[in-house]
Amino acid sequence: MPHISNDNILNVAVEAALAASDYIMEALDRPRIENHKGATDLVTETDLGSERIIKAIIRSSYKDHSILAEETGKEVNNSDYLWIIDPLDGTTNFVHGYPSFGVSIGVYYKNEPLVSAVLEMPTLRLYTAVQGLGAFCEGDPIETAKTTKLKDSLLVTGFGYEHGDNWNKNMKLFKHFTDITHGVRRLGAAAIDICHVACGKADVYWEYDIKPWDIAAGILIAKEAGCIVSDLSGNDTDISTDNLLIANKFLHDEMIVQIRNHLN
Ligand code: LIP
Repeated sequence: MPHISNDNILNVAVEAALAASDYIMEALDRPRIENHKGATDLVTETDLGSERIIKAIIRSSYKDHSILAEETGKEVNNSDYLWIIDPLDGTTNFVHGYPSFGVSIGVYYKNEPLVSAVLEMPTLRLYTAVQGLGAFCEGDPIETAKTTKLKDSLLVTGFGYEHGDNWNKNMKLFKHFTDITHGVRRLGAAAIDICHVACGKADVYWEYDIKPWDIAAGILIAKEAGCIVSDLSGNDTDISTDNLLIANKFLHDEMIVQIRNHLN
């Protein structure tokens, strides 16, 4: 049993997400200068500044916890607690001012998701979850949609920065699922996409080549909202995976069958 109250941890995660979002929203009105981590993998001063703010707030309460953050990497301490941070998920959207980006903070205890906070911007909607206590948006309980047939569903996916085999596979799946559903959205911020499935705005999220900081917080929010979380072959998974499927219990198995049949 964790020796620190989950409420305390949630309060610190929310405080950090809110402080970072104030900084990011201020930066939205300033010129957004991007640098490149790869051909299309962008990073801005705002990503770095947001990460500094989040880590400082965590450290002011938990000096000995471990942290894995997108921009500054891993700080390993002798702790059962690991904070996994995406300081600005959807950086490309932010650079262009496209309205889908956010802050994602997931806290793991002994490698199990314990507490999550995702702050969607520019709407400033806060998604939270605590293991075993449900998922919430702006403090109201959320649950995934009850869509039972793919033909009636709306899906969301993403594409990594490497245009390799998985990218080509996902282009095939994008076309296939566009043909057999109400449509597929590619919005560019995994943490936000997953929260949209958790609250029923979309029915399924899947992606290849995803990073732990993109999904760490979303996985718990989705599970507590009643979603099934697996890899794209249907196996139980965790943040070490690089491919993820999140769907409600009616559509999950059908997605696995469609993916398998369409890629083989
Ligand atoms: C983004 C993910 C998105 C993925 C992008 C990118 P970033 O994260 O949230 O799902 O499709 O390629 O990885 O880089 O904006 O934090």
